[in-house]
Amino acid sequence: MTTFDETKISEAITSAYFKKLLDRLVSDVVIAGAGPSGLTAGYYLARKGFKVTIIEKHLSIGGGIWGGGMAMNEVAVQDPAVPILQEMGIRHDRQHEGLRTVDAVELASGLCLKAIQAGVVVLNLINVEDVCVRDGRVTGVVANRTMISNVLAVDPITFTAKATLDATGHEAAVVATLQKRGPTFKLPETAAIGEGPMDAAKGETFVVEHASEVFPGLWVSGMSVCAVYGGPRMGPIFGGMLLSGKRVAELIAAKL
Ligand code: 48F
Repeated sequence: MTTFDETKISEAITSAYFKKLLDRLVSDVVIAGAGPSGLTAGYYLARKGFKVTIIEKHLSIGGGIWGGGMAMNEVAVQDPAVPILQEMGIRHDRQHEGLRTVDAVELASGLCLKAIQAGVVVLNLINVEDVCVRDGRVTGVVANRTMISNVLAVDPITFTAKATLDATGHEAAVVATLQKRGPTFKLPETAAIGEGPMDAAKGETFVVEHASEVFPGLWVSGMSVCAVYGGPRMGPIFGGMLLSGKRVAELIAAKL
């Protein structure tokens, strides 16, 4: 068995990471949040040849997928989203008319693997704190290591991009940074009013139909759509998240 000097192990990790980080300071698309909508958007954009970087504040990738419904790790996916699962080789079981179930672990890991294999780079443990705005347009995000973000007085770094996607889920954390600045940054009138009560079928359609550019250079997908436009919540059904990610990828690609 070959022996390794511990310094060489550390050197290998730091040099590989900083090479990756340096390369990702400028992207075509930067996505905040590696949940189902962000990973799906990243996959389709990378497949089209765009340089896509996903920034995730947590250690794990997959957002709300892992716990399924009530911590039972199966999620529901409706028929219109099945072609996405098939394209990614993610298995599913037919349950009721129009409704499948997917093992939550297979969905989270499958989306992650397919996005990365398509060319997406995921940087985890980085919290998006703010946006960059130049000439009235969002030109990227301001971010800090999760471990120090909001804990120590350490300045952040920036990741610039032609398009920024807020896929941070219920918080719509990126849009919220603009909203708190007041009317200077004009957002849709309902912005950041928070999502409405449960209506699964309506909510699933809503996140696809309202996936959009909310401010020049800034798009929303998934539950961020509900937070921004006040759409209904929908619980552990994920087809809308996948379709919303795919839809926003088409919109961004058409604009770039
Ligand atoms: O919450 P999340 O899974 O968002 P989504 O893609 O999907 C929503 C569903 O999971 C579920 C649902 C389905 O019916 O209702 O909630 O819209 O994933 C959002 C990801 O963004 C990360 C967060 O850790 C999660 O992995 N995130 C949130 N805020 C930040 C962030 C931030 N400020 N910086 C970086 N990542």
